[in-house]
Amino acid sequence: MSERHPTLTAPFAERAAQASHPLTNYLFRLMVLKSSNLCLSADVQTARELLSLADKAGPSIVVLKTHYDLISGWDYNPVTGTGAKLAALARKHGFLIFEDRKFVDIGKTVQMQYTAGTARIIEWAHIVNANIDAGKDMVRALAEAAAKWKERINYEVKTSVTVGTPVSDHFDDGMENGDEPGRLDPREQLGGFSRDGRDADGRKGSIVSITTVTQSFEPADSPRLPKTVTEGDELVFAGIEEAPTDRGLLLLAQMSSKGCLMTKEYTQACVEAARENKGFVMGFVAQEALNTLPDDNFIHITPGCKLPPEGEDENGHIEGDGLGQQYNTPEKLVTIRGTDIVIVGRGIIQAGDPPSEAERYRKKAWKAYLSRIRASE
Ligand code: 6AU
Repeated sequence: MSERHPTLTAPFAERAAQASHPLTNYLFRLMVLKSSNLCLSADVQTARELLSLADKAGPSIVVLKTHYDLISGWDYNPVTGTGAKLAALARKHGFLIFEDRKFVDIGKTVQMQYTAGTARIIEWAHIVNANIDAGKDMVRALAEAAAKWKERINYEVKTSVTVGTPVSDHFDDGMENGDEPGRLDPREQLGGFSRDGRDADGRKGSIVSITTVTQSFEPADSPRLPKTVTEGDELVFAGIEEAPTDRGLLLLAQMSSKGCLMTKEYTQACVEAARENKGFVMGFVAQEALNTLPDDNFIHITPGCKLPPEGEDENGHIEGDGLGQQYNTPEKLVTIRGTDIVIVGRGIIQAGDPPSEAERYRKKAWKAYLSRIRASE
């Protein structure tokens, strides 16, 4: 670890000003505004629990981390579903959503996993992460997909539908030429029927007419808001503008688990990949600070964090979970190892009162940050 790197003692406000990535700049400012460097890992079982937890713990956190694939009842509707609802809560409480998808595959596959498929992660997650075992090109692939998406969502899709006389009841299955993964599905504007006349389950409907869909793109003057959000959740957190539409990537450079096979060479390759893709890579999921070059200003976010129960010795050993997870206190991770944000899952979720436990973690992690930057005085 680079003990004396300037980012270890620079206040977050200063690092915001120096951040080259718009989302990193935003995140550092959010941290200062909320006096929080806490990420809640919302590994609960149902979408209902997830939304309720995000709403209740939202005031204490700056990042909400999800594993959408372990949530039952996740509603995939891009406009009214769980992702859209989480995005509304993120705006209301001022936090970013980090989908802990750990992409690891060839570039083309990760592009599709990121932008298309059931979850359309890019639509609702500001941040995702990737393991670069497959090589650095997949980072560029994700960056390109994010850039394309950003270009497209800055234009609102205007769809017009014309209904004419049927000429045939046979239409091709599958995607038409020019369809892009992640593009808004015209089915959503057609009352559940796609342009090939099938309903959402793929059943053929009785065709009574031909439907022509034309799409044009018009500039949208503000980031897209979901059309249907719970009353009260349309609020926007005060004191800061809405998050930029940029998307960001964290490279999984080191893991918290016992016997982790990631080598020093692998971690160093992550640092190099980050430097090569500064417009998209915000920083690292790591166990220590990895900034070494004078102008490195990557953000570090660290899992494997737990506090002993209230009143117990804070410097004592914290047991792992028996399944490989290892824990350290916020103080050790932030003050000694130099991380910026701690990720806490079960430490908060399994507490009797998760929102007040989130507050306890927020205070401890923020205190650890303050003592780290004061160490230079
Ligand atoms: O606090 P916990 O142990 O309940 O949860 C930790 C969370 C889980 C893990 O999937 C994730 O952090 N995680 C990660 C991430 C964020 O990528 C990396 C790692 O090295 N260790 C780890 O626990 O959701």
